[in-house]
Amino acid sequence: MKKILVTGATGQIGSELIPALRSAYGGANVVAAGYRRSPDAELFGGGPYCSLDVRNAALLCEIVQKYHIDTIFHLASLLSAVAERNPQLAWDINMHGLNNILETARLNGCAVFFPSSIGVFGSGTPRKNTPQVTIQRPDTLYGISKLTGELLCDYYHRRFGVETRGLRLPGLISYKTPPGGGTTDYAVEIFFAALTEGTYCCFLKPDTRLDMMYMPDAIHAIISLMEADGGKLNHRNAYNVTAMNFTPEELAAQIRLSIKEFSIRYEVDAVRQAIADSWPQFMDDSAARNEWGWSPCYDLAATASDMLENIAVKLGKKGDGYYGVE
Ligand code: AKB
Repeated sequence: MKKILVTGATGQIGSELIPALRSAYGGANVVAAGYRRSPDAELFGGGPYCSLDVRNAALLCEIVQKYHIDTIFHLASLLSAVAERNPQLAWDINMHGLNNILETARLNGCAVFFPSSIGVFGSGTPRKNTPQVTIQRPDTLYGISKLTGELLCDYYHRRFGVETRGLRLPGLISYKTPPGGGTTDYAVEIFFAALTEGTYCCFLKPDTRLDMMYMPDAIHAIISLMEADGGKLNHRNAYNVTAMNFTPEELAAQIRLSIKEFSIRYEVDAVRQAIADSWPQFMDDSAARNEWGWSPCYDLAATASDMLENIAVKLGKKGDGYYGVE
């Protein structure tokens, strides 16, 4: 990787992946391309930035050629809950966007990173210790677009030799940029609510167990996979990866260790609950561990205290170890 393009730059993953890539490969070598949100000063000032709707194949190709791009991290996509509200738009952005990226990569000799999701599994899949290779009949448009994406990436690798790689990411927890309309978003919102209101109204049932990961682990996983020796990758486009799994009531109990008066109540959103109920409770990620050395650093306790610390600082409240749990 020498010249990198990141689409979806202003989203939850992009806003943290870009600074990490810029510090590893140099600011000038990482082009950030966003569309729906405006870039912050760090994204805008730390290296090249351009506005790109990934459905615009001509502009995408122009950017790739102008900056001599050799690796594309394609993060632009609609998440599960938003996609269920507008399936046609989700198909348009998720599928036509990926198709443009793969064609541009094929014509210009680029490698591609594609973030798949736990959403590729459906209600017919084993939900506990979900295998790397198993039944995939997703119930949502988001899942269908991610599963089609996995297959399209496999096809471009097999048929045209494009260096495609990808991860099935679980819910991602972070404080820098909010997620944009996913089913796992409660696991981010709850921290902000705990520090601002002292209480949170959760849209999933208390015992809904899902796979999760803290953003520093996700950034590490993405870069490690792209740097891994290709000869060792048997499941190159769709590695199960996870760091922890918990339910809303377990997360609330963890937060209560730092903020004793924190309370949670539940107003279940039927659409997001149905999505969550069709996803794995916890996946088997041994293929990622064995093939390219995946190993997360943050468990629930470490994630919760780091989130509370950093959000407290962001909100101008007491940080400095105040929310850490002994
Ligand atoms: C979502 O909830 O839609 C995403 C995901 C798990 O893919 N966070």
